[in-house]
Amino acid sequence: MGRYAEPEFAPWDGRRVPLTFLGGYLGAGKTTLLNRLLERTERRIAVMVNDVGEINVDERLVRRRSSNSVELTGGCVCCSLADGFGAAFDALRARPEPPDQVVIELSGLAEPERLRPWGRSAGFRLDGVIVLADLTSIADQLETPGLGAAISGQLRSADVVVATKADLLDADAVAAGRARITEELVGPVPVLDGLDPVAVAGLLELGGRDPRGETVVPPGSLFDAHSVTHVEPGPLDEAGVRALLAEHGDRLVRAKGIVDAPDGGRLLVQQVGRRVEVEPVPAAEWSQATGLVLISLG
Ligand SMILES: Nc1nc2c(ncn2[C@@H]2O[C@H](COP(=O)(O)OP(=O)(O)O)[C@@H](O)[C@H]2O)c(=O)[nH]1
Ligand SMILES: [Mg+2]
Ligand SMILES: [Zn+2]
Repeated sequence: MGRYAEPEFAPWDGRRVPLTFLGGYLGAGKTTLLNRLLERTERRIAVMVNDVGEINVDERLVRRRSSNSVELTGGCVCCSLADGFGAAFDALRARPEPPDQVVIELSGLAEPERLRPWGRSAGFRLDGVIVLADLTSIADQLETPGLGAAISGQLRSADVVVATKADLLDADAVAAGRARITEELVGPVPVLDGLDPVAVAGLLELGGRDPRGETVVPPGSLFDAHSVTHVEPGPLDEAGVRALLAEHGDRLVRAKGIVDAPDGGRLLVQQVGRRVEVEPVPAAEWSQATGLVLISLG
């Protein structure tokens, strides 16, 4: 927590603003869920988005839905960017009017348990730690050496787990993925279906359930197990994007960004594990390519 750990003092404008952490490994679906939450609420939500790459693609994807977003870029808020996180809290508190709620999308490498103490910082109360798990890959991730223990730690830090991408699997595979998640959890933590609008609608009002009491801040490891690079290729079509990603081999676990297309358009690139999505986006909305953030294991 460094020098931003602070004792409680007067609540912000007479209230304590609920704080929600959205965690889960790279590509689990955090930004997608966040956008869905923002679409469905009338509340004034301040959003912080932490991206370990030096460009913050997610913050831009979120900014389209919320005028109230702060980007935290180039590190992970639970370790390498802890000071920047403290400064972002200070900036929020300096606003004349508090938002109704603050939602923070953590980097995929953050270990939410390390961030729980922020829920007790001045002016806030922890509403909940939501951790997403990608049903298509959680079982493999939990088996991956150097990764499994940290992914398990992310799941165990959850007040609520949201299982994502059930639409890509048949019913048996969904059940198997959910069983694998439950096996990892300690105690009766709900596992919600990310595609169920009713379940998702309740996620911003968990009500500060924190059954564990005192937080033990565990040592970090997930951030150090990954390397992050940023490439700015020239114009590429979809095949070119796929070839570039393939060159980086099996250790590439996540890639995202906007590249120029040869026809003057822009392409949004999303890779999670072996799944690659390349989709044209309006050049008017994305006036400049961002290049690609590439995150590799090891
Ligand atoms: N089919 C499917 N794709 C999803 C779902 N949730 C997220 N994705 C896709 O997974 C990729 C990563 O999602 P994103 O929200 O950026 O994950 P983050 O890295 O955790 O923020 C994107 O291409 C999303 O469109 C889902 O429920 N179903
Ligand atoms: Mg994201
Ligand atoms: Zn971290």
